[in-house]
Amino acid sequence: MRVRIHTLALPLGLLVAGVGCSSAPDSKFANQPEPLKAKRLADGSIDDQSKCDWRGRQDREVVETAGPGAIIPNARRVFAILGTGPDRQRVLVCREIDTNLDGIKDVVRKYNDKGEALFEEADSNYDGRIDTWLTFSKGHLAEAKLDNDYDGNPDEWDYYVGGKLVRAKRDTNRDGKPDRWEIYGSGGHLERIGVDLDNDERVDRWDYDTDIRKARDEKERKEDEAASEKAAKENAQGEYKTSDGQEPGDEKKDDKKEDPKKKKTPPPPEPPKKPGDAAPKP
Ligand SMILES: [Ca+2]
Ligand SMILES: [Ca+2]
Ligand SMILES: [Ca+2]
Ligand SMILES: [Ca+2]
Repeated sequence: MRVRIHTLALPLGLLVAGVGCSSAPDSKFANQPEPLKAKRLADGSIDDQSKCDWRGRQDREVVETAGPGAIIPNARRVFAILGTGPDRQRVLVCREIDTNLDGIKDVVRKYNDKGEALFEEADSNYDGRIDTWLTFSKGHLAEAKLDNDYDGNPDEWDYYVGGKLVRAKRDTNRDGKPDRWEIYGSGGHLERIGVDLDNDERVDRWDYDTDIRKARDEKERKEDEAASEKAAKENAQGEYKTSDGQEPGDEKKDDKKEDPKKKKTPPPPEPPKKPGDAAPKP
């Protein structure tokens, strides 16, 4: 069951205790960025680095909830109040979550007035810098921009159609420009890779997935085989078929169709001449 808090009077002591409990990082977290520390705002409240626009706005309603494992609320939903009187309605316009429970919001998603997702930004390694940018179209993920090496610049651009990854661009040499293009098949597998060799942002070489190519060649070979088999079968049947597709022995049917009046009877064969008839006897 979700805890719903309409006021923002958070138990600050609890929050600060929760945030400040991390001491020296474990060796397995040695490569992780320094944990962030939530700061206090001038009014004494914790600055969770909110990216939703709600502070000081009368036309916004804020709902704070605590997700699984969270002692204090870590999710904030901001609703716009639209209309007045009986037409008054509440529409979700922004949602932000502190996913690692360090007191700082690290994922924020914004919505349009219809409640459809528009954008999402995330700090996936919790270093305080955004590294994931998602764009939605009609509420569905359309584009993802990722900073995989956390240097502040995106180095992967993914494009989706109907919820499926269809192509991607990558900057593999960290110059800020894409140099590798990926094309995905309908099954979600990588089909083709374009490589830019001279850094002019144009594909110099296309590499094909050999397995996919093999599978495709095999499929084509089988289709060719099936087609020629079918043709051979048809040819074989054709040897015994009449032009209108009738099987041999269907003459009765054939006779019925024919007009008997028009049926020509062949002239009776001439009786064989006797050898004696050939020439008059001498
Ligand atoms: Ca966080
Ligand atoms: Ca980050
Ligand atoms: Ca980067
Ligand atoms: Ca590059």
